[in-house]
Amino acid sequence: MKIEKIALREISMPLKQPFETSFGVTDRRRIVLVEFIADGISGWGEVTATEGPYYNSETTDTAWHVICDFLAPAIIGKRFDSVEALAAVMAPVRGHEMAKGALEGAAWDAAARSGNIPLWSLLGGTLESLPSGVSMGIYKDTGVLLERIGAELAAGYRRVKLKIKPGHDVYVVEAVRKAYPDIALTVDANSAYTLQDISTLRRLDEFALDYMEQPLGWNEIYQHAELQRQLRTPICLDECIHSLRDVEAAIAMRACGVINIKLGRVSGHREARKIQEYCLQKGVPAWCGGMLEAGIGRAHNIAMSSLPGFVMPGDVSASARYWHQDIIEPEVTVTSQGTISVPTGPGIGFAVNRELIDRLMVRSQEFRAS
Ligand code: OSB
Ligand code: MG
Repeated sequence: MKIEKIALREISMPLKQPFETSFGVTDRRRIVLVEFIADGISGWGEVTATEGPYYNSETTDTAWHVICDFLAPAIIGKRFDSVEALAAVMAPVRGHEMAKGALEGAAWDAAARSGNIPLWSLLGGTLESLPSGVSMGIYKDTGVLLERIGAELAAGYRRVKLKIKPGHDVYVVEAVRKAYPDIALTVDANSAYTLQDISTLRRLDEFALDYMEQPLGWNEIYQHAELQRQLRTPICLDECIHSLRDVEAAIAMRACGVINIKLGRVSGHREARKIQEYCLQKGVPAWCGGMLEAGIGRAHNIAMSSLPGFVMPGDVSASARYWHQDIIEPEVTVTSQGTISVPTGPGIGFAVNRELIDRLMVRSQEFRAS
């Protein structure tokens, strides 16, 4: 494919309600969308970076900078035989996985659309009905949390993940487990604890959690191995995993029993595909994480989740849980069985609502082949 045009658009989208994690409260997302025109066909990607550098080191603005000043100039006007070749041109840029992942995503979508096949099938997906879970932010009022969980379970969702932080952990998990004794339940600390907190973390062992997600430092695989030796509950790594190499190290060190794969965090579909294949080979369950994506990111997550290594329910849920109106049509919906069906159309399989994107847009930048 020849990259004839790259259009960047930043949109600003208010969440229906604030989402609180151990690293902060988000009430509005600033999202960078990438559109490629390659051989006359559009492909779309979404940057999953957060507004501030508190999940990982990337932000909406670092992604904008790195794409505008380094990545887009390196690929505009060039011809690529494969997505591999495009990724190779971006490889000299260290880190900035989420910036690269969005460009790779746009290339995959364009490639699938030009072959007139769904992206999930181009990636080699086999699963057509994807089990879906919910990530519940931190609630000050546990009664409200219990009610919201009841509504999500009634809607069919297959797994509930609770955000926790120091001072807001054991009592919350205890209340939820008491109210819902049999549900698949997990917790996610987003790196809020240290090994000093071992006594609290060990108390969480009592609640039959499917896993405990990223309790320790965002870049601390080794300490998670020390913690895992002292816990029955499998640790699931999120923030620590940027590549297949990280997964190999984590599994070799026995730092975790489960892997959360996020497309942006691992720089796109290529690396995500390698990771899920490796997890399958090693018998380590993987699942697809979320970053409060708008529809384009959500659609890419769905395509990725169709690969056979995604054996646990993911965080990819209905558009309407987060957005008044999503930027794709139709919006992502979840069946009463708590599943998402892979789309049948070409590429990401959803139509992009350009008119809504124009209304939400706060800045834009275009690159054209000369
Ligand atoms: O750790 O999984 C996380 C949202 C923003 C940043 C990090 C995380 C999350 C979520 C939300 O848990 C998952 C979703 O998109 O529904
Ligand atoms: Mg997480």
